[in-house]
Amino acid sequence: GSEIREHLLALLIEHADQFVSGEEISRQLGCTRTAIWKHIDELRKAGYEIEARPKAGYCLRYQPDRIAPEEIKALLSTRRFGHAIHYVESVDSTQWLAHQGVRSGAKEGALFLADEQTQGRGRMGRKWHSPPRSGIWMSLLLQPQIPLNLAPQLTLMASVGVTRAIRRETGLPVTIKWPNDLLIDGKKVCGILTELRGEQDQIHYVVLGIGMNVNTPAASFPEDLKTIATSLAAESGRTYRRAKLIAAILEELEHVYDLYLTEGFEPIRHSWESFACMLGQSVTAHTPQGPRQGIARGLHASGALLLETDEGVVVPVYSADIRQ
Ligand code: BT5
Repeated sequence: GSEIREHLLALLIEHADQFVSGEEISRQLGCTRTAIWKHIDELRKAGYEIEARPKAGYCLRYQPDRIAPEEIKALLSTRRFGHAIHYVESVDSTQWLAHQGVRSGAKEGALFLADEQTQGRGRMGRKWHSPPRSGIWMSLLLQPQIPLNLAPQLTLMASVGVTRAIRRETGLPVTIKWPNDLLIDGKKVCGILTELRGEQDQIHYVVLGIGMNVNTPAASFPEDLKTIATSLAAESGRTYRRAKLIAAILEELEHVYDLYLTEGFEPIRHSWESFACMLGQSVTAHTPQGPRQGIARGLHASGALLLETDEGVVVPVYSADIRQ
């Protein structure tokens, strides 16, 4: 039943704002007019507005902002990213879903996403605020054939892909703060978390976690995030379809990932630097070994941040929180 409903929805989405005749639908879906009526009824209960006219057929007038697989697939033009989509309404963390997925045979490009995370996580045990339906909380499975020590480049690659997608879909001036924050006007709109499993020098797989505040009203952020976080809607005064954004993110990610696999990190490094927000400025890198002051100069070929110290020496920083 649900497969037919997905197929029906895909058909209506494909012809949004046009009428599709009952005859055409029953031919494509291989079911009776009565069965179609039943599925239309269920879609309406799920929040879709579907106009029905005798003779003309059915026409999709309004889609709720859903991120179910059929919503995303109808918009997707990738070759492999997002071809398998595992969606749940609520989960502790989509990272966990992805790790589970690998155990049941998921392949590169598989996407795991949820409308809500109850234990969304950031780096180093930090929390990621992931309220229902207002953002994108998703994890993408990658299996790059690269040595383990190059893994940090993947986060930077992802930042470039996601930045391009947001700019393309919204026109908002998103910038990248090393290593994994996407900012608008100095406030965090998106965070990226790369988790990998490997042994010796081999990467077994990587789970690329992306958290993005999309339609979150500024006033609804918890107190501790109000001054440091923002959403696409808060910055632009309009709302966005998450499925559309997700499709754009997958497209840009696939593109930048393929570029990375064929041409290496150099082209990614250039794009990253063109989107970076602190280059040439004085920053403090809070490293595990303590704070380090200097001017952010760019990216090292390894993905490390290059910091020029007061003594004029340029040193790579591999792990740190950067503050201005
Ligand atoms: C990150 O960590 O920025 C990575 C966030 C990755 C989240 C995605 S959602 C899908 C997948 N499933 C998961 O469970 N996680 C991934 P980090 O750089 O450590 O930043 C965390 C810090 O950002 C927190 O300590 C807060 O200060 C702030 N923060 C928390 N929630 C936020 C939000 N929704 N928007 C902006 N900032 C937030």
